[in-house]
Amino acid sequence: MNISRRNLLATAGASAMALPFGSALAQKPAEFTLKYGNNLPIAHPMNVRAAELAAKINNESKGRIAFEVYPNNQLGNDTDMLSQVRSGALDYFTLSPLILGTLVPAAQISGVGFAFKDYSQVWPAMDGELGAHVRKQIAGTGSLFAFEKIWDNGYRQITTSTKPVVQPEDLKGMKIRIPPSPFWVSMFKAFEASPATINFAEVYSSLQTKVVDAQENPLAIIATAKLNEVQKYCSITNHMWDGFWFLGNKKSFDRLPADLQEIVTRNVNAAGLKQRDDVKQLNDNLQAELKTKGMVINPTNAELFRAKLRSAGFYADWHKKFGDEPWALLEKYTGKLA
Ligand code: X2X
Repeated sequence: MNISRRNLLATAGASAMALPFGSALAQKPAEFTLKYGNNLPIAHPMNVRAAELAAKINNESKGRIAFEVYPNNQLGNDTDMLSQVRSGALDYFTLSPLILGTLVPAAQISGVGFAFKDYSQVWPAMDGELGAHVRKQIAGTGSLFAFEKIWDNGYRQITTSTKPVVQPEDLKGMKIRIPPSPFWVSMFKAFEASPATINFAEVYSSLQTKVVDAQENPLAIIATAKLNEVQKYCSITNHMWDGFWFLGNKKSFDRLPADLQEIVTRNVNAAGLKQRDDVKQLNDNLQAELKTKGMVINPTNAELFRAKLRSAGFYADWHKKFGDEPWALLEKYTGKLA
């Protein structure tokens, strides 16, 4: 039965506990059932490309693999899924390098505030020596690995329900949600905000019930998670580039014969490159749509925020934490940071 991607997404989108993508395509019992979980809404490009990825892997493996996608925190929140992929209960999981930092501190280096000027610096770094350095640290855990092509999240912007953020002082004392990561805590403490670490699964309700007044995310996530329904202001800070390492459980991957490993690897990386284009396209074009949905959007002067981080010792602290060599690797692509 050939379920088109659109029908599959429509079906999945219609029910809260949607069937995993891909499983419906299997014609006979698969030799390997591989489960991939993520934390993003079904409408996000990550899940559009994940549905394609599942179909390609299932078809190219001639049904020997049933690659199943569990979107939108169906299997639990980021903290849950990270422990699942480490134990092997989950085979694949896409996770921000900064949340991965709770397990692999070195992975946070790609999130240094205002480091990458634009994508002409991001991809040479992440597809080059900096990405290779981080993937080596991830492999060092012994339980995980990351595919070569990191998927994109985009440049992060600040939204609030109370006021626009025009300059760093506007963040003073602001109750802002950030993902569970020591790096994010450090950045928003440097801005003298009052950061609260909350998993993405609970962000919408935390904003709706005013547990927090603000959050920060790329526009593609603000739109697909409908955060504009509970946030009035969106300040274009571009304070951090963020991505999603496509993580795999090493034991699970090693169980696959070489030909199936090749099919999974080639298709995950190819899907990641397409997802990058989708995310950039969305992030570049969503301001107008969010304005029509009632958001008040303001530009900001990045230099003011960068200067605040510098004066708070943020760059010096993280240079010390990451070490001279990794920091030099980062600056090879970004230029001098502090
Ligand atoms: O938790 C977030 O804010 C999100 C969805 O951007 C990440 O996964 C880092």
